[in-house]
Amino acid sequence: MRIGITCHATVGGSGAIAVALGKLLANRGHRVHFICHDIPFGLIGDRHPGITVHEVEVTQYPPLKYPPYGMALAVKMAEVANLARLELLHVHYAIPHALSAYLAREMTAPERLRVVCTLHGTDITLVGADPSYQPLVKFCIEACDAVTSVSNWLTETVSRSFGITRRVHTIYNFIDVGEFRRIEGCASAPPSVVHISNFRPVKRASDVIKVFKRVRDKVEARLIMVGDGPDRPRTIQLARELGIASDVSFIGVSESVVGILSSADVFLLPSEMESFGLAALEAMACEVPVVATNIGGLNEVVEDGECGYLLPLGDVESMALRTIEILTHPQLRKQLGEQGRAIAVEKFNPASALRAYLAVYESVLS
Ligand code: GMT
Repeated sequence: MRIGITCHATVGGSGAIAVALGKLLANRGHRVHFICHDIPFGLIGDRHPGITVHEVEVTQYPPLKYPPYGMALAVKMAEVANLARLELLHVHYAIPHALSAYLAREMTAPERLRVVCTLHGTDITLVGADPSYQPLVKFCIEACDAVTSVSNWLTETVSRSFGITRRVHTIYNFIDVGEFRRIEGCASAPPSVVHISNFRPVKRASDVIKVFKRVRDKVEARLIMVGDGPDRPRTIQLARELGIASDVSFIGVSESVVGILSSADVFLLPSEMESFGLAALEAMACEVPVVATNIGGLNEVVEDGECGYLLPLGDVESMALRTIEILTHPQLRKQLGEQGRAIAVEKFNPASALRAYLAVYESVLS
């Protein structure tokens, strides 16, 4: 097949999944064209056979207050579709990609370019729910040839909150357990707690600090905060105010999360919302027990009591108690970690996801 893929090129789960899927497709002999505003994070410095990247150029003219990226993307999609004779466009994250793909499909008619859209989370629950976008996101979802979502929870949410009756296929995110595996000999002393996110308000990074403060009051430990985003400065400030700054490292965006996770004893994810929680799955694959919020798609990824613990939103006290329990019981850490990896291997393997995506592609092309 000749497939165009569009995603947000920045660090983040939706881009990571788009790139991982693109590589799986290319390895199977399909021709993959990424059409994005920048080279996607996972493809920087990596010339992968079968994958071509097309960067969208957005020109800014003085009368335009906002650069019309969605229009430039639609034009590039149509151009690549014509040149590379694309059969389908698979867009990850509905905004603005589903609209651009819809326009590209119209522009390339009577060629039959198909559009598949994967919903990732905040494109439905937060940004997509905003009245400024919601009616158009709904229109685009209904106009796609096929729609997938990354968890049953998100599938149900989009149907209920957008009043959509069309079929939405749940295809779980997946993990390369060859790449994401615990590297032996990285254990840290004192034990370490890790959080990885884009530090948006929805991640509640300040809850990580509040949990760690309670943990640090009882046991010796370190906290590693990985990633960057709008809430990072005030999270750093909170660590100072609570007097734990010397035990917390803010290391920014990292390309070596496997190394960091390999030395971790607990992964904290106290988010307000996660449609899936790819970061939690990465931790599980690296045998790190997860302490997270009992919300959204996290219930489908983190099996409570098996590979970590799910607790009510904002319950930093219980999250701290569970973290302390794991840090002070090495055998429990090991058991939860091993069970987490087993779940990652069985339930979230790339081969099943690829099969499911190919079945969706074939259904829209037939
Ligand atoms: O929506 C975001 O904040 C970013 C987005 C992304 O691009 O990483 O995250 C969403 O998609 C991920 C990949 O499918 C999921 O693992 C995340 O749970 C989801 N984020 C939210 O639902 C908040």
